[in-house]
Amino acid sequence: MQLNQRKAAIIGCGFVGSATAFCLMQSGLFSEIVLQDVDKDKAEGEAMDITHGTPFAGRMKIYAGNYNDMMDAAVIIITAGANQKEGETRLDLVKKNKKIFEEIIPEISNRDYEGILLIVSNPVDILTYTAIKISGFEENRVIGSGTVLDSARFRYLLGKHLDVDSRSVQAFIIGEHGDSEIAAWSSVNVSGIPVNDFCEMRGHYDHEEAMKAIADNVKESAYKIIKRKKATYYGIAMSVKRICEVILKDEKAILPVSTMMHGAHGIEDIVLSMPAIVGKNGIETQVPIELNEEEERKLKQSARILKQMIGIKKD
Ligand code: 6V0
Repeated sequence: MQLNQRKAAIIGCGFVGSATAFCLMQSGLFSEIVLQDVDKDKAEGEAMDITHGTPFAGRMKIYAGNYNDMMDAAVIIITAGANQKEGETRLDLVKKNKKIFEEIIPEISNRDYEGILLIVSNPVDILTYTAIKISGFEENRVIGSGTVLDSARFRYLLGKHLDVDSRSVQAFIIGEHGDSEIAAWSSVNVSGIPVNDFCEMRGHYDHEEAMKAIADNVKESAYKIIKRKKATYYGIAMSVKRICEVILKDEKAILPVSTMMHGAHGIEDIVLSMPAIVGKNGIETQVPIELNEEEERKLKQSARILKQMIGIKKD
């Protein structure tokens, strides 16, 4: 089926799915968005509510639909599934959400969908792996949002610390989107200037303490937000919008998305986040990132944790 490059579908219209739809509606990237949820009323209600904003944003169709309605969408975004509750880790969600993916993915692959699957539900690395395996799709077109959000949090906090626009900060969180994620400090720079030099330029000299505080803050962000408002959704919605933009405009921008590993850093048959070039066909290639010994050790540890989680069986 011919894909419509101006069409997206969102499966799961909870906090994340609806915030994403709202964000995409305002982005001007799409002229048609299909919303789907097991709770059909929820999908319909969100479609109605968001549509009422279009007179301020531009003409487009947003409607509740089914799997058949999605097959010509350039991107299908999956946000269906339970979210993290207070005290739960993302990996606690593995059993519940793997089961949901075993229902959703065949609905898409059995219809020979040819576009890009963007996985957002958590644990995103494991569910992206599950989606690749169940669908049998080429790996480049099954993308996990990975640590795009974590890296945005990292850049935001660095920008704040250094009093500089976070868009000038190059910084990646890699590995699992979760507790074992790694702040890749070795490659952090501000407009090409190594981060420690930039810190000193801005009057900060206690690098160790600041680095620990910032990396901990990134890692704890989701927990802190969930404690206060039960769920996180605006930051991830903006992250999904950025990934869609990079795909639709064939930007070939470098994003830390979840992709299948094939031996880089001695890691294979696991999905985790590494910087990768993303364009109209999804993931073009991973790009090497400079890691010191400790970062390398932590990355391997993160892969081991994910591998153990993949082995978890359903009840
Ligand atoms: P939510 O508000 O509970 O919404 C989930 C929605 O999924 C509900 O509306 C359900 O009805 C629907 N749903 C469940 N099963 C199905 C199914 N089989 N088909 C279609 N719809 C279904 O959760 P919320 O929106 O807060 O979170 C959704 C997922 O996103 C969770 O797994 C979160 O952990 C994850 N997040 C991922 C982030 C990331 O960075 N990747 C960030 C935030 C949340």
